[in-house]
Amino acid sequence: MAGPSGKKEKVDKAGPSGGKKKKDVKKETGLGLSVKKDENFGEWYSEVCKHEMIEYYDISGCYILRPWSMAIWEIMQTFFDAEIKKMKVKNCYFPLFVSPGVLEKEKDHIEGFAPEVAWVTKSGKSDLEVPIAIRPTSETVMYPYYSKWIRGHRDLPLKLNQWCNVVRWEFSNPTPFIRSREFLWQEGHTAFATKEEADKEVLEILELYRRIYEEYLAVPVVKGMKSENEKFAGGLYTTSVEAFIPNTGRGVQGATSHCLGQNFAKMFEINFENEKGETEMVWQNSWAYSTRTIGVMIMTHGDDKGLILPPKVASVQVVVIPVPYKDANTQGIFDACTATVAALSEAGIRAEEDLRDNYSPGWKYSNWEMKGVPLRIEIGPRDLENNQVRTVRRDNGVKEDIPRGSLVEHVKELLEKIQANMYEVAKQKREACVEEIKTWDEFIVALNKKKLILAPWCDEEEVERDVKARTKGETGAAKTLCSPFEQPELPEGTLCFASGKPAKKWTYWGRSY
Ligand code: 87F
Repeated sequence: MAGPSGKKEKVDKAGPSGGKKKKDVKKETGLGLSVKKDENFGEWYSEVCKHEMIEYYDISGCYILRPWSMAIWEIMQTFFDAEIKKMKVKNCYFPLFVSPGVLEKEKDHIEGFAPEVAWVTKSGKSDLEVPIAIRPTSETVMYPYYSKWIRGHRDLPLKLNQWCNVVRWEFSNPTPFIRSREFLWQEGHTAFATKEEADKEVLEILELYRRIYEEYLAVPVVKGMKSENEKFAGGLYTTSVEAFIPNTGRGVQGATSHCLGQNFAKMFEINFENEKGETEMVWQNSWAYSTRTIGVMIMTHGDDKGLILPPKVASVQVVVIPVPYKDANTQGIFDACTATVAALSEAGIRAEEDLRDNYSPGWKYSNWEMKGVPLRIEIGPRDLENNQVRTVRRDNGVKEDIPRGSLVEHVKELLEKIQANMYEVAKQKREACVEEIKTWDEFIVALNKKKLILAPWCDEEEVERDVKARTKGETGAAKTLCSPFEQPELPEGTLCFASGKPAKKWTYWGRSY
């Protein structure tokens, strides 16, 4: 196959996922992914995930997170955990199991979710006296204890978070990271004396979610308010960050930050005595982001060569590959690779060398490209001679020869440029999909063109239900994604695209994950 430099490389017939001795290395054409992102997105996504992010499991909808993806989760976790600690949120851990009685208590809002709750009914061969539910979320697990722990205004605010797994037995088609039956998330649950404090926190958390997507995953998102139909039914209002996948024309809810109001306080009797000695109900929030973030990142950035990881979340930011020729000073090249990794690591850059002698350089290039490492450094005889290294960017393929003297500064700068460029490219692609419409006919045309639709809306639940009904099809119905906090001007007299009534706001619509 033609290597990145255009030269013919010797490669392993089995491709990067195989693994053969050098002597077996043969010319090969079908290295890498078997489908293109634009041709079969679903298959493309699944293949990309399988390149070390995910392993499929023998229970449908469950996936193994391999170190390559788990490291991304951990990097985001480190950021978010430190940020919420600055906000005085404390971590805790509640049990995985929920007693049926407590789950029942929340009947009203759980009703719609009930089919997704998984139950343990046996221990060994005998039936349990009382079946036990597995948490799909932890309101019912935690709030009885909030009721116990909160007595007076001095116990407030109570701000807890837990990093855990949850189980939702979904029946619609599972997708790695995006929709799985078990997933990892953090769930924050906070209680305040006043609504003002709760309102403020909702937005502070939402801003952290925006930063995870935009600063870490280089994925542009829209911050906004969920409609009455799409909000968390148990709460007062739901805010979210929404991403968009141009290839499928689908929106994807990136994370949610809810103000629960006093609904749960009423149900679980979470009261406090205020300064005047009167009993009041607390105001609550809950907020979560999950491993879905990783799926959105993969879908946004990946290309026909595989994954592209943003430097800020890549567990390996730079891979250093020796390119020895027949009569070259192989040991000298290897030593230069090791020294390069040492210098980069010393400077806090996550760098690794690939000195395996049973793979050709070309095979290694493709393999690390498939895994999405943001920057590759090649060191060959000429580089050694000139005291330089060659850098190759994963995001745009640009190559540069840089003097070893300024290696660290150069690489740091390159990683920043890659991060920024990935975000810009993703943002441009998303912007190209946004379509402002005014009428139902325009709406349908835009929907069929897989657009992210911005439409003037009357904000009535009935109308959203009607739009869903009128757009129902094999690929799912259109619904609201969110009403962006940043609203374009809505001229007086603008009418709702669906009902013809006066429009109240601009709202994003589309099919979604
Ligand atoms: C599935 C089964 C049972 C979502 C479910 O978003 C219950 C539920 O309550 C359920 N799927 N939800 C809503 C979760 C709301 C809320 N929980 C805390 C969050 C953030 C974290």
